[in-house]
Amino acid sequence: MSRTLVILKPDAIQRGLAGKIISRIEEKGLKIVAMKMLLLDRKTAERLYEVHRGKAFYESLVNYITSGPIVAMLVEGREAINVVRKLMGKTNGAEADPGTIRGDFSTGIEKNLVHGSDSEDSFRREYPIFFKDEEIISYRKIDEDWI
Ligand code: IDP
Ligand code: MG
Repeated sequence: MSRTLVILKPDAIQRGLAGKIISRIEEKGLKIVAMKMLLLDRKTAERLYEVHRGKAFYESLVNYITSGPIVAMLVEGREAINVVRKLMGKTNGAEADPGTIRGDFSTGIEKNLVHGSDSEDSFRREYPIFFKDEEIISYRKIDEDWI
């Protein structure tokens, strides 16, 4: 089992798509082991996106991610990082395949609804920005034997 960080970005909340996106994660057979809604301050947003500092879209990206409430989740399952990246689709919603979250609900390259860690290293760096280890809930789901 592995874990990944998923963020429902401000456009997902504003457009009322949180439930649909969470459903896709649940329906795939992944397990949510931590979840919270929050407003990111600038400093925290800069920490999340530090790998993009210096890029042309960096300022705009920080403004976007701090523009409204977000939902952060830790998601657990087999190959959780890769599976969530596949569920999300390509960064640019206009190019993302239909059937993916971005492909179905976004045409934006910036406002693309969802974040998912892109590697184990990224996950280890990103998740403590949002969660303490004590906030991760270990529990058994009744469908686990079937997934
Ligand atoms: P990812 O979210 O698919 O991993 P990254 O390249 O890590 O994509 O970029 C982080 C976020 O920055 C994207 O999800 C998107 O919101 C934004 N972004 C990426 N590339 C561009 C761009 O060319 N213009 C504007 N925003 C961008
Ligand atoms: Mg990324």
